[in-house]
Amino acid sequence: MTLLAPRTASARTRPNPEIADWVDDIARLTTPDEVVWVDGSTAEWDRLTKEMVAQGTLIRLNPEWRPNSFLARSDPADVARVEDRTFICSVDPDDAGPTNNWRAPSIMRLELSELFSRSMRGRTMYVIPFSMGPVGGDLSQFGVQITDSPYVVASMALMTRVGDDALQAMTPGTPWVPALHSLGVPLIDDDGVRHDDSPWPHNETKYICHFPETREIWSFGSGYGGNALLGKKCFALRIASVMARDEGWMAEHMLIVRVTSPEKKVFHLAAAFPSACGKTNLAMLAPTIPGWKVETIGDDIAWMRPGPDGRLRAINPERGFFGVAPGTGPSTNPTATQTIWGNTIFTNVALRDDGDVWWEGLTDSPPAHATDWEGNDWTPASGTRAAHPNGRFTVTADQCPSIADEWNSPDGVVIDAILFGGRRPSTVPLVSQARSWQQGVFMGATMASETTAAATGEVGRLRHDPFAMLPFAGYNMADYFAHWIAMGELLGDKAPQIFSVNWFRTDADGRFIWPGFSENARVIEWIVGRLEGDLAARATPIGGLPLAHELNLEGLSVGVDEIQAIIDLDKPAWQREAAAIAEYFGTFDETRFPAELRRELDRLTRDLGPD
Ligand code: SAT
Ligand code: MN
Repeated sequence: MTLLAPRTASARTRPNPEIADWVDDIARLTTPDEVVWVDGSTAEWDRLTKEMVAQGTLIRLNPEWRPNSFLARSDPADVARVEDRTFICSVDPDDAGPTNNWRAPSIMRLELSELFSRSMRGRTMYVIPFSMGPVGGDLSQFGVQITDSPYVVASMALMTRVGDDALQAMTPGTPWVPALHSLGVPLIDDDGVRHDDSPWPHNETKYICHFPETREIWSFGSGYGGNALLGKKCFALRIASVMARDEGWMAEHMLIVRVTSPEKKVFHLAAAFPSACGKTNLAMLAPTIPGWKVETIGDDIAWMRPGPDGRLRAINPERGFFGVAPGTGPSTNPTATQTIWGNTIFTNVALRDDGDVWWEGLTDSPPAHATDWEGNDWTPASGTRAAHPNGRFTVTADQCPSIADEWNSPDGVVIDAILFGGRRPSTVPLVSQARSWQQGVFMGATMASETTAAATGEVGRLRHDPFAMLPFAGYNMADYFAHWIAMGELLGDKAPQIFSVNWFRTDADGRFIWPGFSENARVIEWIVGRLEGDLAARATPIGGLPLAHELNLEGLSVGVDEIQAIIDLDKPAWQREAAAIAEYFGTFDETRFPAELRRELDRLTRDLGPD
């Protein structure tokens, strides 16, 4: 029997007994040296970052260039989400469905309890009370993360609303999600011998586990963002999608923007793209076309619920951005480059000799010399990447110059349109509008995208990624499709319009045809024109397509022929696509799969006609 670890409670608020009991239980299980309650204060940030610099986990950047900012170099074996180690532990395996890894909860619990047993020996156990969404808001939710990683504490403090406000609001009976994380590297071994720590401890064995029935998260062995910042993908998508299914709302992998037209009309768009496909860029878009304004509300996750007026309202449950650094620069995302002026944690990017950070795409010309993300000498002649392709910046949303005032509103914003997009070199046109909610759900369900460095594994392989939720839906994907259909029925004629977009069409030489980035404002202009009923669309089997002359192409260097090719229906390609979709739909349990989607496929096949 181990004694309860001594507690240095920095929290001003006494936790409610349920939370206190859980924390005691976990302390008994993991046997840390001490337990620290996180308050999210500046003093705490200063103390933690100082300790991490001393430990070698963080490098303080030159304050002249990047005040109060740090570089972390992860272990090269811990740089991305580990989808093959991510489990949905529902009682019934069918509730996890064909797209998730499943383990029986009782067996998984046993295995995890063994792994977590004494896993924090010699370390500090941090308790992070947090709120996803503004504290106390109707669309918000609470969680408590336990972790032995100070990097996770500092990152959570940027990414979520942590500390006493959240703790105080979690009165007895208030639902909260317990989220347990350990690096799995105790500093004291079984013989009682204390070992040195490493800059980025992690365990070869990794488990990212979700218990949907009890709404719990257990994450072991990784310090990387998507595996370890449990408010993000684990809670705000996997667990929240289950809550949303049960409670009639939606937890989606979507950015949210506020668009103001030259006529000063305001629209809110939510858009789903897979990881590392430009959500942050679209969320911070600086339009090239005059008179348009785009403001940021969120860049990764949207929680949406019908409001009192029956319209869909959305909040960004996060408080910061965990953005992909490589490819982010003044020409692609000037807003992001301004956002990260300071108070930022960078992970797995290069260190310049002057103590600032660098990555491919930050500047046109690379520094003559730098230290790469693994800590090696690097020059442009090295022939290697200076930054890891999944190198990240972590920063609070309020530093973003394009942040909308409404981003912090507990009531959220009314969503006028939903966009679905992926990396598709062919087939999927630049933009199309669903004729109905059902066709829109079909567009979401049939999304596919080339894989990126955001997850471990092969990059550039086309895979189905429905709603950009393949790695994030916490339950059976067929049920998730059915939930989308049901939400459409609930919203009725108040439902947002749905569009499919694709910025990634390539020519015969593999070059992108559409310039993308800021020029995507032109597509937004067309979408708003459709919402307003100002612009026409050609009705086709794959939705309403723009007329070339109604797309604002002024000042674009792309030829009209090339544009025509990416806004048209490519019939042979779609005939192949429809066949592939039929095969894909066949992978789902027929009894769970919504009939509406089969009808959409039948209709598409029929409307495309014979070869
Ligand atoms: O690593 S995260 O899951 O947080 C980011 C992403 O892959 O979308
Ligand atoms: Mn994401």
